[in-house]
Amino acid sequence: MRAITLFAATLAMSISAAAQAGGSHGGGHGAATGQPGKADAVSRTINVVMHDNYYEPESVSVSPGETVKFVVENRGRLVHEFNLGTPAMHEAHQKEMQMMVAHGVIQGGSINHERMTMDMGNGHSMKHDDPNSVLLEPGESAEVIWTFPDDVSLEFACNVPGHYQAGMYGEVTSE
Ligand SMILES: [Cu+2]
Repeated sequence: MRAITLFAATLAMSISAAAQAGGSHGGGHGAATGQPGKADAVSRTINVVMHDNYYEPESVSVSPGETVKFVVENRGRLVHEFNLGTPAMHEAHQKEMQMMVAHGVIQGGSINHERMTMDMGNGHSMKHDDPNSVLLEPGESAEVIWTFPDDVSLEFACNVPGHYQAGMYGEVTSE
């Protein structure tokens, strides 16, 4: 009986610890990264070209609070991603991308959109529609509009397995 009570107490503690970690992560995350921007707030357009496996330009500098429209074009022969986030966010996203490859959603130079929207059986799918990123096949282009915070410390990165490790990321810094 005593052991069961102790177990329940430990479980309750670990749940609240997880909830707290989630809460502080959410708050810090918004402050550090910024938010999706509105088209009428865009002050500048930055063209980004994706190659196998690097970006052009290699880094980007923005003003505090600036809203930027990134026009991203994939001129490589592989699927590439443009994703704005912290290194920790990219690391977490790389695990999701590994699943996408394992499930055949990303196959070298193509994206299987049918598999991407398929229900994985737990209500989740492999949809890739976060406002801070685009995932593009060769020849495709897309826009990301983003409002940066005052103090920027971000990376744009490609989290297709192996690409970040090959150097496919760049720094976003404050001007
Ligand atoms: Cu890539």
